[in-house]
Amino acid sequence: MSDTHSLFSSELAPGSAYPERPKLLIVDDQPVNIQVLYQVFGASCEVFMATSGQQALDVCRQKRPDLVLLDVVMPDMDGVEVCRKIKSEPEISDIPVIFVTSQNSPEEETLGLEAGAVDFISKPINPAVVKARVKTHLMLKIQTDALRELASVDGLTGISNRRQFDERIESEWRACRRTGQPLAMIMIDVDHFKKYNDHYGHLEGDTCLKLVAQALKESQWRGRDIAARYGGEEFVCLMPETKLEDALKKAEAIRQRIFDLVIPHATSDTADRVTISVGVACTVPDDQDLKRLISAADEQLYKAKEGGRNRVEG
Ligand code: GH3
Ligand code: MG
Ligand code: MG
Ligand code: MG
Repeated sequence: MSDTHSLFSSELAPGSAYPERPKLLIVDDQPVNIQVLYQVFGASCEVFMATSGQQALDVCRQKRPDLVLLDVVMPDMDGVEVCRKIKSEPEISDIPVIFVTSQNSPEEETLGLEAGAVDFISKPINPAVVKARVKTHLMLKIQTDALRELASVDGLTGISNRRQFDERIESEWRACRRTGQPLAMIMIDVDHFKKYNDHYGHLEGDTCLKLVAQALKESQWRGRDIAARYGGEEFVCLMPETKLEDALKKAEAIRQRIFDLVIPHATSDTADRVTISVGVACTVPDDQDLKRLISAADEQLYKAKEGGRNRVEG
């Protein structure tokens, strides 16, 4: 691949996690300025364009670009304001912003950097300089994304980890509280798993957990749902805007799915195979502590265990 077609051809091996064509948003109220930058990046990036601040925000929300090149002086909403808005929205706040502007006084530059921009480039642009700076910040973005991914995924099973779940339940609690929608939670515990380890060995135990996690991951989830490993042989699922009745159906489908995996368990007191017990809880979040939702799901799980395992309670 020649350098005209990839910004990263010399740095990254083929098959690296980074998309071949990073997504770049160019924002300028004057189309001729967009044109100049397009000529620099059109071949190596998937380029989006916006001619106003509002349009830039919309593209950020919809397309999630990897980087934004942002003009400062624009009629309706200036670039500094756009940058502040990007940085204040959790969903898009990690998109790096570089100002490209003729307002290149130290005061302007400081203002831009304080608004959260990572760099500041003067117009008229020098194509080689802009390309080099964009490349640097895209590389940083790749590395940050990779680290974030690493920090949120469970090492053994590859599904979300406890940290990710804790973050998501916090934000979904707040979101559902704002909208008055119910938030449902499913808590899962593998039955007689100590016996499974004792009989088949710890490595087989690990394989079993991977299979259970895989089945969970492949259950049909909606956009904001999350399934995570809560710890040990326990898993949790969070279902925003879901009623108890629907969460119970989902839980039963998961229980059946694990049963149908037919992972042999010769020493289980419950069945000839690996089974799970499941507790379900649902609430419309209010000003009480979200830990109550977790405790409620936990109580139901305990009931499922007491009731004979391989069952759902809620
Ligand atoms: P119950 O049906 O009441 O849930 O019984 P249990 O044996 O599943 O419950 P208990 O909590 O006594 O045992 C859980 C076991 O899970 C003990 C622990 O060694 C095992 N375990 C926890 N994490 C892992 C892991 O990452 N890999 C393996 N192989 N085993 C694990
Ligand atoms: Mg302008
Ligand atoms: Mg347990
Ligand atoms: Mg268990």
